[in-house]
Amino acid sequence: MTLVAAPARLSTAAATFEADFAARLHWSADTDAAIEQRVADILADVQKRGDAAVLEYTARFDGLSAPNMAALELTQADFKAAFDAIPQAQRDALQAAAKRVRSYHEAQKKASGESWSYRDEDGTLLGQKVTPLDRVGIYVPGGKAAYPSSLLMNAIPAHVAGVQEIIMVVPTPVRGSVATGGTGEGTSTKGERNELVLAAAYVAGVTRAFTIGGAQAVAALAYGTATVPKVDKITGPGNAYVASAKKRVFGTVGIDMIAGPSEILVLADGTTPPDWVAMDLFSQAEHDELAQSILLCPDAAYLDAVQREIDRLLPTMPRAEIIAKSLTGRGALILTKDMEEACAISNRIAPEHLEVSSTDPHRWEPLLRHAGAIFLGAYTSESLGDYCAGPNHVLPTSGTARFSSPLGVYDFQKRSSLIEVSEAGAQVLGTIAAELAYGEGLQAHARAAEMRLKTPIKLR
Ligand code: HSO
Ligand code: ZN
Repeated sequence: MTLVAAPARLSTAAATFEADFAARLHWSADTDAAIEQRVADILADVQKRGDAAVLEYTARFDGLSAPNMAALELTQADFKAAFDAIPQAQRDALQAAAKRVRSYHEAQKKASGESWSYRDEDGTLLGQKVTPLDRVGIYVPGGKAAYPSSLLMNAIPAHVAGVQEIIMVVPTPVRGSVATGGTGEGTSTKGERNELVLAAAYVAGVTRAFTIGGAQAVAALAYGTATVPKVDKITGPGNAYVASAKKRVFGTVGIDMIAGPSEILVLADGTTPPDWVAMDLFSQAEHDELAQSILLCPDAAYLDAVQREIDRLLPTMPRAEIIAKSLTGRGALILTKDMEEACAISNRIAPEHLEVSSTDPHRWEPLLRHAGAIFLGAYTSESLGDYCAGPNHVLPTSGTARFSSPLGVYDFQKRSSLIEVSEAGAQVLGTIAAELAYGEGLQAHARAAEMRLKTPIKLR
C-alpha cells in the first residue's frame, strides 16, 4: 500500500474558502462519558484508600505489581545510574539543552517573576511578593509519548521558580525486572527511551519519582497518600484519563493546561527550500494523527513544490503512516492573496507553533498577534524549539493562544499583595474607605478605618 499525504489545497480567493477553512480547523476534545465515570471512581477510591488503591490500579492497568508503594519509588541513585548508562552524546545533548532552557527561564524570572514594591509620598508601601509553590507534581506519560524533553520543559521552570520539591510520576516500568502489559500508557519495557527520561530527571533536578500513572497517579498527587506527598500543582501532558483527572482535581490543586494535539503553521514567502518546510510540517504531524500542519503562502508554485517534497520525503519517514493521516485529515496548504492576508489567517487560527519562513520575518512579526511560539526566519526550525532553543515547548493549542501563554516560571509561582499603610496614609485612606463602607452598609469596615483617624469623622 502506498501512503499518501494529501493536505487540503485551499485558496482564499475561492468562494468555498470559509466553509473549507472551518471544516479543516474543527477539533473537539470529545469527552467520553465512560472515561469520565471511570476517572471519577478512581479519584474517589484513591482519596479514600490511598496507597492501597494506587497499588491495585497500577497492577490492573499497568501490569506492575508491587508489595507496597515504596517499591514503586525511584531514587536519586536510579536517576544517576540512568544518566551514567546512556551514551555520552546523549548526556551532552541533555545537559546542553537543559542549560539553554535554564538560561531562558532565568531571564524570564528576572523580567517578570520578581517581587516589587513602591512607597507613596505619605510613606505607605505597596507591592507584590512572589513566592514559589512549595511542591509540584510532574506527570510524564509512558510508552511512546515519554519525552525526556518534556520533562526538562516542566521541571526546569519549576526549579528556576524556586520550587523545593518536584515529584515526578511516570507509568512506564523503568526497572527491567518488572513484567509489563496493560493499558498502552505503560506498556513499553525498559529501554533507552525510559533511561533517557530518568537521565533527564537527573539533569533537571527532580526530587522524588514514582512509577505510577493514569488517573490514579493524578489522584495520589492531588490528595496525597501515605507515601506520595500531596502537591500544590500538577503539570505535564497525558492521555484522556490523565486529562480528565487533571480537570477534576483542579481546585484541590492547580493544573497547567489541557493540551490538545500538536500544531504547526508555516507562513512562507516562498524563499525557503521547500523540503525544509515539508519536513517542518512532518515534524508536528509525526506526533499524532490528529496533529495539524498548515502552510500559508501567496505563491501557488511554491505550494506545489512543497507538495512534491511531501510526496518525495514521506516514504523515507519511519512514522509515515501517522504523518499521512495527520496531513490528509487535518493538514492544509493555503494560497493567500499576499503575506498580509496570510498573517491575518494565522491570527484567526492562533497556532501552537508559528514559523515565519521568510527572508524578512521582522516585517511580518508585528502583524502576528496570536501564537504559542513564533519562530522567525528559515533557519528557525520548530524542532529546535522542541528541544533546545531555550523557550518552553509546552504551549497553548487549539486556538487557546488567543488567551493563554507558554508554560513558564510564572506557572510555578504565586503572588501576594503587600500593603503597609503609614500613619499619614491611614488618614487619607481611612476617610475614603469609611465613606465607601458606609455606602455598602458595612459598619465594622467603616469603623475599623475610622479608629485610625487622628481626627475622627462623625460616626453615622
Ligand atoms: N512539539 C511538542 C513537544 C515535543 N516535540 C517533544 C518533541 N518532543 C509540543 O507541541
Ligand atoms: Zn514536537
